[in-house]
Amino acid sequence: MNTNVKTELLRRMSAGKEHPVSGQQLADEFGVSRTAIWKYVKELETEGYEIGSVRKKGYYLIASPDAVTPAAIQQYLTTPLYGSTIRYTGTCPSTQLIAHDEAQNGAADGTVIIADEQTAGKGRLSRPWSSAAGKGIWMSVITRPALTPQQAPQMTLVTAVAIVRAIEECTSVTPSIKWPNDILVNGRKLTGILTELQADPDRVKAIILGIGMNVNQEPDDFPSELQSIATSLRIEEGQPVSRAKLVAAVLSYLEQYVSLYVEKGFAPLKLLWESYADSIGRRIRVSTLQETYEAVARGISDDGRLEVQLDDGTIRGIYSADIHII
Ligand code: BT5
Repeated sequence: MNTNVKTELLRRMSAGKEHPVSGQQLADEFGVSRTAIWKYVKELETEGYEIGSVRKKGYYLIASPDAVTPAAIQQYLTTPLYGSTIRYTGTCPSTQLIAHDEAQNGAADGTVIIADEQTAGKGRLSRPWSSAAGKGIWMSVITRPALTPQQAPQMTLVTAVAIVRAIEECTSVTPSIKWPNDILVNGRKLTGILTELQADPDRVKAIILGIGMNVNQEPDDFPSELQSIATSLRIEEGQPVSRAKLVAAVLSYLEQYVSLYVEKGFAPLKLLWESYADSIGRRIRVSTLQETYEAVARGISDDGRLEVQLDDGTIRGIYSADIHII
């Protein structure tokens, strides 16, 4: 399928009834047949787009579904790399699994795997991630930054900043970041990030950024055990939010910030991250696989560790843990 022609058709049809898109003109421009354009129109209708036509003039868009198909996302994309290849699936166990396979088979930097629904979405330590059909953004971005494996953990923080900026651009919600991988609104979890690595001892081959964002759930759409701890943009904003626009915004900030990180190091991003972090200066409970203790969060180090001060004054840097503000 030629996504470019389909994406361009969709983008141009958004101009409305006053400016219909001529199928013949588009066919000539892209060197495809008039029938091919007609097929794209039919495909879009099957995907839920409502399309009108003006006799002898062309097609226009009446209504769009809240889809996360390649054409739906790519019509809003402004970035050169991230999202230029998008593999969409209606349902799958986990986009991370597909992304690992694709990365091993040589998928390009910035390839996106996205699903409308996951049946076995996963968080850190294989915890389950609830991924209801049509309600959220369940995607994995395959990145190939020139980093060492030691520089990989900061990619979670870079991704968190990109997501917060995208949310601010697309909604009026003001999220905060809870180290290391949660984005919260009013203390409830809106987004989780799962960063996984394929690496040689001295070189990153691929970093797979798993992003789960709750977008259009109503409170009852969450399983009962999540209802008091999770939230969605729709709940916070009071109205539905376009998933495709948000994906495009996330990819755009992500591409920008990952290249900033590779070129300039973590320092500029650390400042941004700290400006959104909710725990700095607060007393927290730290739980690792080995132990649980209380401390005060002081900031993050240049290598992405959370720096905490224990009651006896010593400073500790932690790479991985769950924290709770107390
Ligand atoms: C995370 O783990 O927050 C990482 C989540 C990453 C999900 C994405 S979706 C696309 C890609 N494909 C995948 O299979 N995964 C990635 P963690 O910090 O371990 O948090 C997991 C915990 O969050 C669970 O134990 C629940 O308490 C809670 N949780 C599960 N689903 C949730 C949801 N939809 N919204 C808010 N909280 C949720």
